[in-house]
Amino acid sequence: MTIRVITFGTFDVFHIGHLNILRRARGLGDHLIVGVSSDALNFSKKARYPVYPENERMEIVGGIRYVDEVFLEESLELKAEYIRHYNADRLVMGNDWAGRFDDLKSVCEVIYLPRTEGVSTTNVMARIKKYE
Ligand code: C2G
Repeated sequence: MTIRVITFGTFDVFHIGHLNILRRARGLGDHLIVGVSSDALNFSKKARYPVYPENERMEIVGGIRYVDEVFLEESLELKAEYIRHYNADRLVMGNDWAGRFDDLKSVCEVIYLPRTEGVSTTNVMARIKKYE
């Protein structure tokens, strides 16, 4: 039986924490589907657009060897629909989201993985700024 895993994220200014979670998510199944959050979704959440536009973030994530399929996540409220549409058996998220998707346990298995310590998009951007 093929186990289909799904995960979501912005994956802006792609870094090692992103790579780690994708590798570990893929390790929990045979097929990894990634919902990349749209620019508009990010704007509605954080009142700013990501550094990299959605088409580039989708290309980067889709080019990672652990990723089998990518799509654009246009609403946070549609997770159950996306899970059903992509026929996913497992939802994997970093533990910064622990507990937040427990209501989806009626749709598929929900697994939270530990985040990679000490790296974030904000922190990478701050480091870049020091070089300017
Ligand atoms: N992540 C991680 N370690 C880090 C940074 C991120 O494991 N140091 C994980 C997050 O926990 C998440 C994934 O990488 O599972 C993507 O992170 P973000 O791009 O920050 O995603 P986010 O903006 O949290 O979007 O629909 C869900 C949201 O859109 C998630």
